[in-house]
Amino acid sequence: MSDCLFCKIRDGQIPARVVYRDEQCLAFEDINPQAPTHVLFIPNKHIATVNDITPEDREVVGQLFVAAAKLARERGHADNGYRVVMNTQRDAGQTVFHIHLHLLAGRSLHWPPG
Ligand code: D5M
Repeated sequence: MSDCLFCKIRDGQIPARVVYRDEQCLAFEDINPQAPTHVLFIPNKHIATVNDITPEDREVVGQLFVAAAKLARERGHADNGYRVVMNTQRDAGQTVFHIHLHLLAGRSLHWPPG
């Protein structure tokens, strides 16, 4: 777990542009933004992939969505819309193995994604 990049961001060992924090989760600007708003919401608890989410994690995983929707509203994206997505394992392009909900907004997003 000590090798986890997002645990290090959570612990303040690696800098990030934090935009939201509560008892269960943390949100920061993606370092390589793919849209005008591109924020990552992570649980404070280290969970490697969606495969590793357990029933006990229901509340914290739900909180990622609550926090993402709140920020989307605050940034004025609620009406035009936005995407929340969690990539899982290789074929989906997961590169950091601490689950993170991407919030993408501020431009028209294509579907299906690549
Ligand atoms: O998404 C992993 C995301 O994490 C990707 O969009 C880049 C972002 N990233 C990587 N390193 C950092 C740091 N240091 N700060 C902020 N954002 C970062 P995935 O779904 O795993 O492909």
